[in-house]
Amino acid sequence: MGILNVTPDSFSDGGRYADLDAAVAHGVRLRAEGAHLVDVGGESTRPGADRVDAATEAARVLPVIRELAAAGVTASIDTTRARVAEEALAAGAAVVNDVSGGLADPDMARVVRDAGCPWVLMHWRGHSRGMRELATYTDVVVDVKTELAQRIDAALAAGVAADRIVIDPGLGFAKTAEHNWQLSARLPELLELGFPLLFASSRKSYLGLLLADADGRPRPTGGREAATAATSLLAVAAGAWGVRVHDVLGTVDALAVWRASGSPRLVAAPTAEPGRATEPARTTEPARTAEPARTTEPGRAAETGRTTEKGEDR
Ligand code: PMM
Repeated sequence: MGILNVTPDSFSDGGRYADLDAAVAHGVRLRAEGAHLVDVGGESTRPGADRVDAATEAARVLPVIRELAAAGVTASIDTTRARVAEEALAAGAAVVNDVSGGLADPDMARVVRDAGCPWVLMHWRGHSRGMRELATYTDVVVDVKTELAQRIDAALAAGVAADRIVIDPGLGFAKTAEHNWQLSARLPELLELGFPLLFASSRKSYLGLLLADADGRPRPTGGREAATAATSLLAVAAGAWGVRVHDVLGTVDALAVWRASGSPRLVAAPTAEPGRATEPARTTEPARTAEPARTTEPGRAAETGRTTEKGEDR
């Protein structure tokens, strides 16, 4: 999943794709580099970010999704609002990526159920403003697993089909760096829920802290691509179904190395029939996705990982 934020203030790419043509061109490039999905977001979720209203969010994302669909690029809509999701699906989006896991808008389950589209349920405890105070856990993996199970149950109770559900641990959302590392190391426990898992570490602040300079200054977002590819690769090797990244080419290359190496998955990823318990088998199968296949081969027209710092990152 390639990231396309059409926001002025996202932590690493805010302001770069505010213009429609630039946004669409970037989405097409992400697809050409190997993204199966281009994730279009119109509201920044970085810690402390102010909310935008639904009309502003919709005005940012809808034209981009429409143009991407016309160009044959499969898009997901990154929103917590049912109304924005519904309009995005009508404009051609194929997947709803909801960082609130259905908690922010009680109408989201209906929209997803009626559309019959995949729904990414991310672990979430509250909107960006104030989420740092919510980062308290007894055991972060056990607690995230329990809370994700509640979101899954709510989705199923609302009539969403089990094979439409994807889970996501929500790195950086009410999580400290240590929480992120624990979740990353113990993905198999989350996979026991029996659903495909999306892993989204790209450029997040725990990587900046890991790579801090001698004076303790976090590595800026533009210097976190190798760490993103490494964490994404480890996640796929551990059984993740998908990874959400800014630099698609770097991650695609890392995954190509992993595939060529013949290294087995540590845990068989739930894919075809999510909702069933995962067999703890070892397999050399690379990730199969439930998404429509991409229509062009990955290209090499990579843009550099140049980014701008936009306020606090995740
Ligand atoms: N993180 C961000 C935005 N959307 N969606 C999912 N499913 N999981 C995430 O962890 C996630 C997300 C924030 O990062 P960005 O500002 O780089 O998009």
